[in-house]
Amino acid sequence: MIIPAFLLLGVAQLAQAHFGVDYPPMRYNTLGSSKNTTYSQYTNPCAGVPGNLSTAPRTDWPLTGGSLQLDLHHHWTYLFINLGLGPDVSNFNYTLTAPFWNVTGNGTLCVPKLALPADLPVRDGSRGSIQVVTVGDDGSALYNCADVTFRAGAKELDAGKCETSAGVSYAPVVAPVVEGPKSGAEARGVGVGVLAGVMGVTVAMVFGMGV
Ligand SMILES: *[C@@H]1O[C@H](CO)[C@@H](O)[C@H](O)[C@H]1NC(C)=O
Ligand SMILES: *[C@@H]1O[C@H](CO)[C@@H](O)[C@H](O)[C@H]1NC(C)=O
Ligand SMILES: *[C@@H]1O[C@H](CO)[C@@H](O)[C@H](O)[C@H]1NC(C)=O
Ligand SMILES: *[C@@H]1O[C@H](CO)[C@@H](O)[C@H](O)[C@H]1NC(C)=O
Ligand SMILES: *[C@@H]1O[C@H](CO)[C@@H](O)[C@H](O)[C@H]1NC(C)=O
Ligand SMILES: [Cu+2]
Repeated sequence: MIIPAFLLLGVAQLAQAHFGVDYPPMRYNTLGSSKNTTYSQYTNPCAGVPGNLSTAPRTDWPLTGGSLQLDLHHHWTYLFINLGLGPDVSNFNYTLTAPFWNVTGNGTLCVPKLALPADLPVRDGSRGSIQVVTVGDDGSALYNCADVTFRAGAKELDAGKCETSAGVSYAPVVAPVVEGPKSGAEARGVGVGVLAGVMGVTVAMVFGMGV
């Protein structure tokens, strides 16, 4: 099979684009050009960056949820934000995006205050890590993590420091209403529908990135 050169070019650029977590600052700058090559955003759960990395920043974050700012490089992406509790977690078992989001537009996305689960067992001084996962048109996931300490006195970003680029927006991907015995088939049908949508944009994406 002959793969057209423009497709290879598109894939190479896709591999470089990736995303960054600007706030709270990510554990390691996996977007940087001189980055440690043992880290890859394709690696679950945190791009291969260990949770005990001594140089990792740890940001004070409000007990009721704080700001999150992302640097996105794709035309659109599905976005999952998860939280794990503890100083060095591998289990990110609290989701902050239920249902997950579809973010349209490249540039900066700033969420002023991410809501936390109501019964989250955190108090002043609790540590945790935020895992940000983007899933693109080709279905492959990219990961980054940012470490926080929950603080009673911590604040969200000032409005002037939490700005979303023009053309960037997000919408939760709404789950279907599931009724009685049809639920299994409907659930599968939706999965296929989302997948078809995902594959439908692949070509546009590749052409877009190749320009
Ligand atoms: C790259 O990361 C690995 C794993 O954390 C670490 O062992 C290694 O020392 C790092 N290399 C550099 C040059 O920082
Ligand atoms: C960091 O964690 C890894 C595995 O989780 C472990 O092998 C390593 O010894 C730890 N490093 C430090 C400095 O604690
Ligand atoms: C990102 O958006 C800008 C316009 O806001 C556009 O010029 C650029 O080509 C886009 N880049 C990608 C990778 O989509
Ligand atoms: C998440 O995982 C931690 C430790 O792995 C556990 O203590 C906690 O109960 C879990 N929470 C939920 C909601 O699953
Ligand atoms: C996500 O957004 C993109 C771009 O706006 C759109 O093409 C796609 O259909 C959306 N996916 C879903 C499941 O809504
Ligand atoms: Cu990329």
